[in-house]
Amino acid sequence: DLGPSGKPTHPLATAPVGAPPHSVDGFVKEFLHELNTNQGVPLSLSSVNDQYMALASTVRNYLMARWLETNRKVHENKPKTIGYLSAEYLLGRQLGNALLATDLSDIAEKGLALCGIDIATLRAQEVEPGLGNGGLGRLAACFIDSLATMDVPCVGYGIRYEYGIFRQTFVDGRQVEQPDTWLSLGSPWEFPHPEASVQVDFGGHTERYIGEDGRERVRWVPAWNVLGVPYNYMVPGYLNGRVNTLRLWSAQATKAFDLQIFNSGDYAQAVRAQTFAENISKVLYPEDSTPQGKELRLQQQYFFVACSLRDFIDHSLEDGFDLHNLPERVTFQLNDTHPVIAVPELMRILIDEYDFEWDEAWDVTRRCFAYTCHTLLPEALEVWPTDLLGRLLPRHLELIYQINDHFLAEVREAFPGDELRAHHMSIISHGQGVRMAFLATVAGTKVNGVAELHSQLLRDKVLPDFSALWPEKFTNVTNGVTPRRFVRLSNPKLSELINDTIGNGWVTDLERLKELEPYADDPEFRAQFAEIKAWNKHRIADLLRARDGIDLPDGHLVDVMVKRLHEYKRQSLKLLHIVSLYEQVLSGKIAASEVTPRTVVFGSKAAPGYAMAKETIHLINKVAATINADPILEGRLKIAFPANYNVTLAEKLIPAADLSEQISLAGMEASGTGNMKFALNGALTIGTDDGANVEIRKLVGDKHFFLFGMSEPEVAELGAQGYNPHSYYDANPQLKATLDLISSGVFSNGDRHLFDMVVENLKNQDRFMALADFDSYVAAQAKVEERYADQDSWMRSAILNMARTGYFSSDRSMRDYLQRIWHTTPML
Ligand code: OAK
Repeated sequence: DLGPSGKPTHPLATAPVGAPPHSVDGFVKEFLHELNTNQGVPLSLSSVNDQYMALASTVRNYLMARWLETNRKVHENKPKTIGYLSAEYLLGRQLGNALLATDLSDIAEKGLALCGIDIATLRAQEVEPGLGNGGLGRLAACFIDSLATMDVPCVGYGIRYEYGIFRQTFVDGRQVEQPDTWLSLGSPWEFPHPEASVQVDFGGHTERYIGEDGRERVRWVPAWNVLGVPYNYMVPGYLNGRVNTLRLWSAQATKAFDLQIFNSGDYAQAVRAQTFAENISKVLYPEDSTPQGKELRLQQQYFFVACSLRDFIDHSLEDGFDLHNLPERVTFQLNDTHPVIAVPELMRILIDEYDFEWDEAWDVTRRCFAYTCHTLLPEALEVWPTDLLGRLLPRHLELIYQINDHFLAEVREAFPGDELRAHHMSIISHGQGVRMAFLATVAGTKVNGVAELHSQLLRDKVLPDFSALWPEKFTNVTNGVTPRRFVRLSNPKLSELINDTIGNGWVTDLERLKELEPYADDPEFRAQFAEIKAWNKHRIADLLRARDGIDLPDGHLVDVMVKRLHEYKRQSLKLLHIVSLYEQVLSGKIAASEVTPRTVVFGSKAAPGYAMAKETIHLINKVAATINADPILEGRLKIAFPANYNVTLAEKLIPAADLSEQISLAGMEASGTGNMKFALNGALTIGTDDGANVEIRKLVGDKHFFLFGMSEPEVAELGAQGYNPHSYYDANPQLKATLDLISSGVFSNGDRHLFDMVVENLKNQDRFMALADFDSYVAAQAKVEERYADQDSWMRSAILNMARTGYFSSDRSMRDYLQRIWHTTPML
């Protein structure tokens, strides 16, 4: 029941919705109106939060006409839509991006100044929606930005977590987590639509019955249900008039749910039931790449996927639409395995609700899904215990068994007599776990990895039997990042320099940065570039002083390692390099004056249950405190570890970096996307041949990249031989001295065992072979120092890094998805 019940006769009722005038006066008028009518305060009595809320509503109003027009066009033209299914969206602040997309940044600044308000204060008031853990969630945010900018119809579907990624604090160097209360001061960017809520069922059992047509049918009799309330967010394209939608679902109790209990007379129990339902979207699980297999997490996954499919089928398709044609109208892109339960859900809808035969339903389902894998770590591959899945979603488990039966029949036909292979490929592992990556691979039209090396390893090592069966199913799409947020917004001075040099077309056509290559040899350009780098360093220094009380020295090489804390990413290797420098100065092997003045910046959250990661954070903080306080390295080495690294901090930190640390063990980092942001902002990378580093190095050239460490085949070979970290410790005196210094107690008030967990692990396990790569890493760092001494040549390399990495725009990633996976063209 959309639209008015009668025919509108007022001329305004049928006119297109307009936007406020694009002028300072128009803006001020709108702003004051919002302040008065939405916040209910006059300017003279308004708080900073009132002003921020009014500013957000004002910008929203400018976007509104475009949003309505986009939706009208979609309604009219019925184009194929991308349904991006992701449990995480790490969006970052909205205000700056919305101002940029509407070309209102200058107008807003001037208008607010005329009201006596500094726009910077209002920008700082925004709490970013941190609805993701790291790479996977941030990638989703970049992708929906690119699709909007490229005029591609897309709905992003996800979960509106009431608490996003935890706020990290340090207490005596240890990580302590605080809840992320991002909604507490209001959330001006969202539009709740409780009237469009969707019911989601759980539990119960299934029944067989004979339908009217005499066929045996199955009915799911669920035990309980919740409501999914959609909250819409605008996803504005850059200056193109398109505004797509991000639809995040929030869980609420259904009336029926508590009525049942109310009727039993237990009021307290009924209120608890409410809480039980709302728990589903309460909090983002803070594990990055290490699922804990909790029942609530499966509830979250099914919850958002069921809401999203129902929403698309019921609200995006016209009445009477024949679902046999669904693949012409949508591809659901599965962002890793978290949304894979959508596959049996669509089968259930088609078979149980729309009377499809199995083959018909499977044919449609297969063509509606595509799967992106984001990892190589075996522990990151989700396997749901069948008993848990069967208890929560009995009908879905039946369907998964049936999908598996059909699939294994196909395997046996392709490889007759090869029972072992069928066993290896079974979606059900040893009769007790559902391998979600296998289910996604069986169901997806396409399966892609996120960088060339990753896609190759995915084919050869993770899913070899599947790629033998269906070679054409596998493809690669190398990740990318949005140049709007990660260059244009985050590095305004550099953007201006680029605009002045080659015009502003690069913002939507990032390969045009290539035109800057000749300027690497232009002394004038180099000087301007160096000045901007210095300005960005001052900007982050100011921020860290205010935010964390950290003082950054002037004129240092800024060496940055920001990413989730994970053993495979090897923050510990970076730490060993720092401690090694310190040890050499302490023991007089080198003079402090020989150390290149350097500030190392860490930014990293550890999953709260990941003990080794938390210990590593503790150790980094203790090493930092000791070295920073020791006059011996005064002015030479400084370690900064601001707490609570997030998108907002990244935007200020990355443009200030000289050196980007991308030092995972080769074959472990699927792609990385931070690596791309640094290169685009003119940092040089020190890195292994891993993930997208491989492609970055190829594009920028060996002279402008510090490669070190074993290659993936070398890692595999060493692993096969049997890796013994202790032999490296025994054979390398500098490595030994470094680890021994940690065990000496200098970083722990004399306590020799405080960091045993980290040190003993490195010496005896070292699953990610940090000790094997130590020598080569230290040697590469020495090269960094040598190259940095020649500032002119360093700036040349930095410029070439920027000029040659336009390939890593997420616009290009989206073009690749469109061509290789979605087979659709942008709607004009
Ligand atoms: C998170 C949970 C499960 C599986 C993977 C992840 C994840 O964040 N993976 C990361 O995805 C990024 C985007 O593709 C990649 O750049 C990172 O290398 C990868 O670790």
